[in-house]
Amino acid sequence: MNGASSLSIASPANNKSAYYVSTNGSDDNPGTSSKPWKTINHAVNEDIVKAGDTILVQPGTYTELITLGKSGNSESGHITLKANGNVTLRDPDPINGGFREGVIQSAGKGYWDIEGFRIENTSWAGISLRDANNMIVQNNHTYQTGASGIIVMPETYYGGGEAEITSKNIKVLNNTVERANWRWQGNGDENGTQEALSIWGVDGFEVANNTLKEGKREGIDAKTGSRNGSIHGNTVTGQALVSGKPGGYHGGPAIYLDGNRADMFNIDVYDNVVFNNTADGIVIADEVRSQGDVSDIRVYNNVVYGNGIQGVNGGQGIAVGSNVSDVEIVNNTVAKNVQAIVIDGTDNLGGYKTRDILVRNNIFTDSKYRNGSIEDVDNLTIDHNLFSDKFEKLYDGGSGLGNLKASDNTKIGSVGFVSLDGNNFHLTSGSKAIDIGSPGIGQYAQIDKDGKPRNQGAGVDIGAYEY
Ligand SMILES: [Ca+2]
Ligand SMILES: [Ca+2]
Ligand SMILES: [Ca+2]
Repeated sequence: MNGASSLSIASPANNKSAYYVSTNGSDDNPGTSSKPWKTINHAVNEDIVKAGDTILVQPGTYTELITLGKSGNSESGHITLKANGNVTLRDPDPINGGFREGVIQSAGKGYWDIEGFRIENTSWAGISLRDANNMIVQNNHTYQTGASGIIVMPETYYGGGEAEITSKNIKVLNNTVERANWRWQGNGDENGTQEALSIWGVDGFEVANNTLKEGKREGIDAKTGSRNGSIHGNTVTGQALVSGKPGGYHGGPAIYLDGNRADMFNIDVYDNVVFNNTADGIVIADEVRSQGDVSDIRVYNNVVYGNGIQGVNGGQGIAVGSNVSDVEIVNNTVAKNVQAIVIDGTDNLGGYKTRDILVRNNIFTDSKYRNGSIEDVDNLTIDHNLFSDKFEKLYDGGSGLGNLKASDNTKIGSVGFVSLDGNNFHLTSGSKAIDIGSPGIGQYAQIDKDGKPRNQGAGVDIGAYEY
């Protein structure tokens, strides 16, 4: 190199190196493409690998636990750990392995990009990142994991409060999480606890465009102080498979915001399709009311259908519990669930009654049991919703309502979907949902689920899709 290029040589972009792992390599090799390493765990702990570098894992099956032994940094960038073709990772001991174990795992590390792996048959998690920062987990497929497919969680502290917020800036994108919690049999079984995709104690997260299918417990769960994040564009189906089976387990939302032991706030849940889950669709609640509150939540442009089994569980399309405040539920399409909308602050011991809730421009229709139940809520505004006339009221129940503002809700015989039976919830030209919505929606909801501006024609339509 001549002197003229010395400045660019010093820049991070020119210092990035690629290293290789192959099933026919050796950990005594230098990690080049012609002389690759043999184990991924060796690669992620090798001194020569620096921030900004990429580790390419050649096709094949690798049976090992991979513990990230270093971090990238903000100056030189992430360390990328990438499947360079079809790579399957397996747990060397798929029966034994403690709480927190993941086939890819880390504690106190940051700036990794984990891409493209199939991870299967694990005793606990597929990917377990503890006390993590600035991680990207993308395009992976976890299959038949004992517990979570992907989990971000504390390494040691579970006492609640701000100390539980031990991770930050996490992106989980375009992954498939299939058959999570596969070793879990029901209440009292310690195998496979946690949820299919868990965001626990994370400040700053994006969980987007993932597909979750066939899981035994909850689907996507942001909990215990997770904040300043979004859950969007995900497809969640077939969760809570053990609901109603022996063992007494009836819960398990497909998308769950659970404040639990620390304050949870500023979260957007949008553009998700949540369907045919055995229990509930989208639930915002707080399982531990003596520590931390849930507030400042927006739920919009979601399509939620076919959830719950009548006579077995509540099958709530969208639900809000006690110790939760400041929730906006706007322009969702909720159809063919056991119940469409449940807002219930009855169980507020140790916390506060549900309050400051807006329910606007939603379709609640063709519920199997009832449109829902609303009780013990202060300052609920529920307007410009469309509901089917199978029921007399938009909701049943209704005690303990303080400062209820209900107006301009419309009862109809049929919404006029493209295909109710075929689950195409776009509107047809004659739909009653067209142009009768409220324009009083946040900037966040100005485009519909398809990305179309919401004010087509004479006004805003009701539901997730603008005609
Ligand atoms: Ca194991
Ligand atoms: Ca709490
Ligand atoms: Ca319109």
